[in-house]
Amino acid sequence: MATPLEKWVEEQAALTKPKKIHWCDGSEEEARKIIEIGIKEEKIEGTPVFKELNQNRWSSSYYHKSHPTDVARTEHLTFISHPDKDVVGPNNNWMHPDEAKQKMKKLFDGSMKGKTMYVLPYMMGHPDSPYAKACVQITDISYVAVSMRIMTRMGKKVIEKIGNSDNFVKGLHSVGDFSPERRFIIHYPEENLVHSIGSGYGGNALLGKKCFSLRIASWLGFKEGWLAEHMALIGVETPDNKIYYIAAAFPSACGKTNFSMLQSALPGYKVWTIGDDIAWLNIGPDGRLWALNPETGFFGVAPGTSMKTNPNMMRTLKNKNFYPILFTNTAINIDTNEPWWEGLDGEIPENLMDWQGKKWEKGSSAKAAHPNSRFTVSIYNCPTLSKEYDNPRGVPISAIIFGGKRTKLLPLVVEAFDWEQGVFSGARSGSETTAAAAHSVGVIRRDPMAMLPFCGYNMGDYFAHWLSIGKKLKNPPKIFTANWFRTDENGKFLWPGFGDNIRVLKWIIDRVENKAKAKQTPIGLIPEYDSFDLSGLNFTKENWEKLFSINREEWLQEAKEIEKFFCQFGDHLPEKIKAQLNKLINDFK
Ligand code: GTP
Ligand code: SPV
Ligand code: MN
Repeated sequence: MATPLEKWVEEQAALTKPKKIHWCDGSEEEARKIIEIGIKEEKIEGTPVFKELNQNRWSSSYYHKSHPTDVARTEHLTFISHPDKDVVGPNNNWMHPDEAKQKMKKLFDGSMKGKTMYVLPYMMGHPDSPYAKACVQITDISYVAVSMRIMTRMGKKVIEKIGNSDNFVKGLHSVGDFSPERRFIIHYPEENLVHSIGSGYGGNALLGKKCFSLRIASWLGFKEGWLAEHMALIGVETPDNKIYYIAAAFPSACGKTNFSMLQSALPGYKVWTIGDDIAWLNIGPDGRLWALNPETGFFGVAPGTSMKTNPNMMRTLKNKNFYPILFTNTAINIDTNEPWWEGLDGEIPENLMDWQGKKWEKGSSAKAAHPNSRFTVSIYNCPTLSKEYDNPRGVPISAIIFGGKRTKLLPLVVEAFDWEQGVFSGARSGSETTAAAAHSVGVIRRDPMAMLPFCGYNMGDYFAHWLSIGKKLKNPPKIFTANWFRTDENGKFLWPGFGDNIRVLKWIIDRVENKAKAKQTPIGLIPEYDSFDLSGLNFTKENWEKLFSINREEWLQEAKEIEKFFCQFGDHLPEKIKAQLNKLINDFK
């Protein structure tokens, strides 16, 4: 008798008609073989899926050039499919499941002809964790199969764990013909199912990541009383060897990976890495908020990564612990066969191949690496990995940070008065758009809790859910907002950022311990100049004033934008959030 899993795989094979089916065991030996196939057999428009990089300088590293139209998440082609449009909310594209299934059936019909179907059994979360989920993804490209080995706990054990049950998350993925016209990423939250066709790009194709661990998991969390969030997760060790766990939600390409392995500029402080993109937050048996990272790897932005900005990531990328490491759409140094991107240490190489495979003209204003070029690397390569990373119950959270990219308006750090105002601060957050998704870059859009593209249900209900979690917590974490990106009148960043962000973390911890002074403003509490550690930094009082200035006119304008955004949620918007907005406006008047 076939198990429900075997039956499901058979059905997908009957639809997609692959040449062969390969059940992955997640071993290194297998990954080596699949990469070999990606080098020798599989191609995208004539280019092999993988190219080996300089193994002396970049051990276990391979290059992948995507289809030129397939370099970022495509939010306009991403849907939540639930019978009730109201459940899905105005923050998502909606499609009725009947329509979606019919459409997908046509697109998937024969989509794997002549190809290998890889069956990937994997866990999100530590297998011993009560919060972990067993999942199976099907894909037809080596790049995705190998990426999933890095990003998740993949292996045969998951098949045993699923056994005869139908309780596993299903993901069907095919790159199809890569055409954006036939590209869809569709989530069926009621069925624990994702259909993705036409893209091999991370967030569209690694279905354990944004599709399951955020969009579907956020819906599960809503129903079951927990939160799935777009958050980095760290432990900050203080000079007296206490560790405080902090979760930080910043939108895509706004600094989570950098933050998660920050190298402290303050002596005696150390940051331990737990996660850089996704956190699942649960109310623990002790009534506190506990968090875990369900992933096992980093799918990080390459440009800007260097020994100066993120030395721990450079070390992670040079570490040999876990095979393999992938570079996608970076440039390549033709002479040395090494990956290269804007911002990398050292001189710009003489001979570069750009991300589209063409010779890059030195001095050209075009970027050699795609702005959203990325690396995929195991978290077990990370020299600052927290010893609590594999703890099945997660870590207890002391503070939550909501951030974003705001060149104006928002001070470096603000503490919320309480949980409710903290939730409002997250809900009203806006950020300048980045290259992580296919849309115009640098325009401000509302991105509540950095979850606008990832909340799998009505965001009004999501705000209410956040409020209700606070009610249930015995000792809710303090909530802060942070902004590393404020600029001066010449467009220069006011704050040095990166390793100096530890100064903000120190103030946050001091606030948690009631050790630092703060000043009340209409948007929350900001640090007193003498309560914030600027030692060793050449930072003027004048710059400090600019960094923390709160402009009434700008905020009243902001309030209008927030109101417009909130309006679309109608009855789903909690009264308490409305009241917080009114209070903000009144306090500025
Ligand atoms: P996703 O993987 O898309 O979710 O992005 P992320 O939030 O992990 O962003 P990441 O850490 O990769 O940072 C993206 C960009 O922000 C990079 O170009 C960084 O150099 C830049 N960045 C990160 N931290 C800081 C900072 O403290 N200050 C400044 N000025 N830039 C930063
Ligand atoms: C993001 O865009 O927020 C990412 C990359 O972390 S992706 O996995 O593609 O979503
Ligand atoms: Mn992300």
